Amino acid sequence: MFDALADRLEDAWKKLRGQDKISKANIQEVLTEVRRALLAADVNLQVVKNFIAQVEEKALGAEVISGVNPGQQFIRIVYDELVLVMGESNSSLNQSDKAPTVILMAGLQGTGKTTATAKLALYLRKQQRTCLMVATDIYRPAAIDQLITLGQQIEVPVFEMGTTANPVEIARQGLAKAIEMGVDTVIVDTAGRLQIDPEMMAELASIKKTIQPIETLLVVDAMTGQEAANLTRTFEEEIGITGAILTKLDGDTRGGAALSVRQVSGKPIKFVGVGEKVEALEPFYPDRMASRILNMGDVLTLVEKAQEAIDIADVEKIQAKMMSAKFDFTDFLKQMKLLKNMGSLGSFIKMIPGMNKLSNLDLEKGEKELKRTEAMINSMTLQERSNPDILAKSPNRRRRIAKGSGLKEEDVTKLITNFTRMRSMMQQMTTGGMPSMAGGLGGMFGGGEQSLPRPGFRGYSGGSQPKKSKPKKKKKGFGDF
Ligand SMILES: Nc1nc2c(ncn2[C@@H]2O[C@H](COP(=O)(O)OP(=O)(O)O)[C@@H](O)[C@H]2O)c(=O)[nH]1
Ligand SMILES: [Mg+2]
Repeated sequence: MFDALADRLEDAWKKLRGQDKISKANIQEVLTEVRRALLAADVNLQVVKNFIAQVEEKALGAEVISGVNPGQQFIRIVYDELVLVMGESNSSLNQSDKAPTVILMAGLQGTGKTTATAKLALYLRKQQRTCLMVATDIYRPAAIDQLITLGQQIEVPVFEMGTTANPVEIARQGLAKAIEMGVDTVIVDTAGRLQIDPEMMAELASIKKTIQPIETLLVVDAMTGQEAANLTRTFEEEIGITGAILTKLDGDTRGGAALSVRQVSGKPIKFVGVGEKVEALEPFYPDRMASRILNMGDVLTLVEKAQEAIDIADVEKIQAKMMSAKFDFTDFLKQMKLLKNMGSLGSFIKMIPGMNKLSNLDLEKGEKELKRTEAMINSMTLQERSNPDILAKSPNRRRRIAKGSGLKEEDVTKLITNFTRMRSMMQQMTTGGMPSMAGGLGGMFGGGEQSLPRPGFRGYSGGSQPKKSKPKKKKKGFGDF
């Protein structure tokens, strides 16, 4: 997914590389490329226009950071804007104070409403929530059976009244049933048409009015492309939606819809469908989507992004120190801060080829670990920071630090053990280039043998461009990045 868009954007900013200033003149060509890339990816024209205008404004207003070339800065600006357009952060499902939480599914026929209804029910069930699914699609007899079958598969009850009842009535009674059963969530699946038609909209509006959902989720097929914008606008204006589910992102789809939905409706994409199976539902994360769009699983980009955020002098000093026996906790803290400047640990690690398979849970653990480590180092005295050995020798000091950081003594002991091991490992690496930030931290948290690959920070002082290596793995599925 998004491969074409990513490639075109990459071509676009290559043109900026090597120029020493972002100016109105030299940015036009690259903006045209970005515009072309987005249009080719089926992003709605108006959405593209707004996007380009924002990027241009930000690019021209950007201060040129010394040591960072305009191309790199431009990437950052495009990335930030993509994240912004797609909603910045993950938006979770609304939940009513008083059960049941009512969720209404809306969308055209074949977009994946019924499938998404079951996916969502399963997703909630896994969070120990109880659901009832309501089948109101009386127009396609198979639609009710489809939901019943899915319900059996995921062990979630389905409320239906056959194909002769009125959909609004089914919804009303379905909600009553949910209250009677005491489930905490009721998800109402509805009928769609091939195209927006007034009758369908009226029925949907009437169901909505009857059941007063806290969530009205528009199910959008990611392959809809350009049309996604109009579709979203119509549903937003006529029904009023609270969010969207973007389905079929596992297919060979373009990225357009993801960008369009939020911009047009102002409502977030909450989930993505990544397959036909009931498990194939994932929360939507704009930053991950943006990284994926920009094809950041690329060594070169990794190096560039690192360069962009790091004060070169700092890096050289720390790296020199890492090679000596003097690397201490003060340096380590600094190293962590530099890493933080580069964005979240998650997005950083995922840029390393082969590392994009790490689960979000792994990454969250890593980030949490970093925070704990920082807390412990902050509780050390300057003397202790510069001389970790005295900590190794004194249980009293370790206890004090544990107390100060709100952690256990064994956590402190582990930190010191790992740190000492990492330091000695670094000293052994006297050949083969500098250990990288990631390598250092990998050694720190991974216990050595699982340490992260070291891309190496070439080209900082010599000005030689790192050789471009482009692992063109075909990455399928939203879950892969
Ligand atoms: N590959 C893929 N297929 C999906 C996804 N969601 C739904 N489908 C398929 O799309 C078709 C239509 O889905 P359905 O839920 O019946 O759509 P509805 O008419 O909106 O209720 C079915 O064949 C589903 O298996 C998805 O995320 N990925
Ligand atoms: Mg259906």
